[in-house]
Amino acid sequence: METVLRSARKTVVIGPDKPTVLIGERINPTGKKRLAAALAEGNLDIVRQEAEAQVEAGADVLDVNVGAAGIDEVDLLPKAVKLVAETVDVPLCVDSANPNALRAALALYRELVPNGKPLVNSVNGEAASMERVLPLVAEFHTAVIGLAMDEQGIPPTAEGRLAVARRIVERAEAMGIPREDVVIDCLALTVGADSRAGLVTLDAIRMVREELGVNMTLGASNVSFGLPERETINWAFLAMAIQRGVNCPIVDVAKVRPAVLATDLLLGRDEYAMRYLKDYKKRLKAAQAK
Ligand code: THG
Repeated sequence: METVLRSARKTVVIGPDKPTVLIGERINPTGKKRLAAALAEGNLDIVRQEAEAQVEAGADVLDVNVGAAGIDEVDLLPKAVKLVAETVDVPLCVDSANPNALRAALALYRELVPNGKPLVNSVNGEAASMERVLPLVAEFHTAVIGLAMDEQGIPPTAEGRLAVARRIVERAEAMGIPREDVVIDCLALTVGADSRAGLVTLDAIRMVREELGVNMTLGASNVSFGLPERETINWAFLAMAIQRGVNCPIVDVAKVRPAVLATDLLLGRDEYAMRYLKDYKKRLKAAQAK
């Protein structure tokens, strides 16, 4: 099953036998005081810088999130989406919990890039979320991330997360959204709070791949929250999640790309190690130029 995303001139295909697609997470004010303050003043300079830097680092898709206290997302999300679309030529992942902001951003993006196909981040299993977000996905012919959580929160078991994912896929299909346009997120919680949290997510990923066959994303860095040397934990977790079926994680691309390329190589998705070697040479050159 393949999920196709498009920008003005690029097509990105997410699929089980393809190289892992990296969604760059850094256009997001969460935990970034400087970006949050600039956005609250309507200053989007950092958004442009992060867009350029992430694509240079190898991002295939960019997540765009401007949600923070004191920010009118209905006003600002379309502006950020426009700026990113004018700065770099990669498909976008439009990230907001506010359906009105999603609608405004999708409408503007369609004017700007009529042949584009973004990814909407996100819908979840709550009835209210599905009722408000899935019609947008159908109307604008986008793809959508479905979070494995609902009115009861994030299910504590893998079976519970599979059940929510199943519900989202079924509801989407009933609304004319093809299954390949639903990308499931089994959600990572920190192993700092519960040492079995990683296992539950990994089990859910395997079950969603086997039963639903859909493509999957994951905000993998949540797994290491509150622990030292987060990168080490994130690399190990990403490799296992990719092996089980995650094929478009949301990540800090500059930090994880070498580990993801190594994972793809080990899983037989990089013939003659071409991508791994090319990336290595590029990093070597960049280091020498410093
Ligand atoms: N699933 C889906 N979408 C998501 C998430 C997910 N979107 C948001 C988030 N999770 C992924 N994006 C981020 C963005 C920032 C950080 C983590 C995940 C982050 N920021 C640092 C902090 O909080 O300390 C600051 C980073 C810095 O300045 O370098 O960690 O799970 N579908």
